[in-house]
Amino acid sequence: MMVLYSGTTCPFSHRCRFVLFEKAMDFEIRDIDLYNKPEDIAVMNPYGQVPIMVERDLILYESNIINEYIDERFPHPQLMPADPLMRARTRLFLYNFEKELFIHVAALEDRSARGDTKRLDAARIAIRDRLSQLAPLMMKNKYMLGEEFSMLDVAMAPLLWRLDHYGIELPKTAAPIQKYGERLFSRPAYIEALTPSEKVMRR
Ligand SMILES: N[C@@H](CCC(=O)N[C@@H](CS)C(=O)NCC(=O)O)C(=O)O
Repeated sequence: MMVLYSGTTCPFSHRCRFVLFEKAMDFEIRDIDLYNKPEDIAVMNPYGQVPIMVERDLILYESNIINEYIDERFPHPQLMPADPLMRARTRLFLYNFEKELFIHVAALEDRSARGDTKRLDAARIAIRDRLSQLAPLMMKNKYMLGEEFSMLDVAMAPLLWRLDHYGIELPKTAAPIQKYGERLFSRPAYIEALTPSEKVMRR
């Protein structure tokens, strides 16, 4: 059976939990206390981070890599586009999001940066601006790729859920992003994947 080592407030673990619940499959989620990490986390992931997925002798880390594996192993519903060209474009988008957006999410989650107001505020502003730039796209699209829910939406949902929690306020012009978020949050798998600590992040 697939086991996911997951942080109860970690947005990257949240992505993997979301995908697990989208698929009809057996899995186990093990909550990891990041303030008191078990030693085997560093053995399984040299970067000492969650999420980590273990299935028999396969150990994976990095949320997007884990999610692509789950998607290929349990293809229904398929979250990466079937067409190779769209698949490649989706991977490129995921990469760009990591470089331009989630690098700042990682800064907000970095416990060693707590108290570094300058760095945290810079991260908040970068996230606000990058998300605002996506607003025109979401004015015409139901999901990131158009009509179909995909891995890009999975990657984005945990961040949109945490905006209040992170102290990020989007401008009024970014209303299509908020609406898009509500669309994602209403998915049954999304609701099932939330931990008790995540449920209280948003009113
Ligand atoms: N790029 C990684 C980021 C994972 C990450 O940043 N995880 C954080 C928690 S949200 C972590 O495990 N930090 C280790 C620690 O706090 O000791 C991914 O997508 O999986």
